[in-house]
Amino acid sequence: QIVKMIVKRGALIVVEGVDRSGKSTQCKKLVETLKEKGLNVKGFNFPDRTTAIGKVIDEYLKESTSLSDEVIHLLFTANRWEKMHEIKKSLTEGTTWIIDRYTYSGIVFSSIKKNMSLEWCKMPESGLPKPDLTFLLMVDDEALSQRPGFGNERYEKSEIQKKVKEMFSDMCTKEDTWKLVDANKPIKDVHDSMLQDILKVIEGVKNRDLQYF
Ligand code: T5A
Ligand code: NA
Repeated sequence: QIVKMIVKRGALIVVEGVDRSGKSTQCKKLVETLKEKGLNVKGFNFPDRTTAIGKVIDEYLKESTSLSDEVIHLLFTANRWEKMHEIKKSLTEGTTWIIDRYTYSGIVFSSIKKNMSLEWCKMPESGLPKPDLTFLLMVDDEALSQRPGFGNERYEKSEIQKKVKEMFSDMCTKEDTWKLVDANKPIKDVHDSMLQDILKVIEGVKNRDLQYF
């Protein structure tokens, strides 16, 4: 008789923050370091602009297409759902995922718009796996203005970024699986502190079931 081996699941780690707070930089480094340590890990970034839905999102962000607030919200969510079966399977098989933006970006960027309620924005996210740990990368406005890469995509405007920052901060104080990160520090210092937290979480969730929104 074949005895099914009990595979310990991987952790779902999410990195959120305002534009240019260093999310992609940190995600990339974290995946590299965890791989060097011999752990099973994958990195991913939402929105995934490579899919059919992602291409529409890309056009919307570049302002070459306009869509209603409801429609773009549902497309961002659909862009997560189209990847979700793969991520869920892989997590249960023991791979840790480090994800650059997730549901929270979806909810925040949509619900700060006029006539878009928080409740409505949360609805289509229901059923997606809940992160075991969400980092919020925070950078002072002064330091942020020194960083390159503030482009001309739809949401890269200071009044939008200000609202985003406030709402993320609020979420961070309310949720106990969130961790505030001082991302003003040098890249390596930020990396080291995030790494320690992730290693603890990977160990802690091994025998715990995945949770869902
Ligand atoms: N969106 C997204 C929604 O509306 N709904 C959704 O559901 C989702 C998922 C695109 C937009 O889509 C919106 C939110 C966004 O507006 P994106 O493609 O993830 O989302 O955004 P990007 O433009 O790719 O990423 P960001 O601009 O947010 O930048 P990052 O990833 O935070 O920053 P990063 O790592 O690229 O670094 C920026 C610069 O700072 C330097 C880096 O070298 C780089 O030059 N830097 C540092 N400098 C000094 N000290 C440090 N510690 C530094 N860390 C990085
Ligand atoms: Na990014």
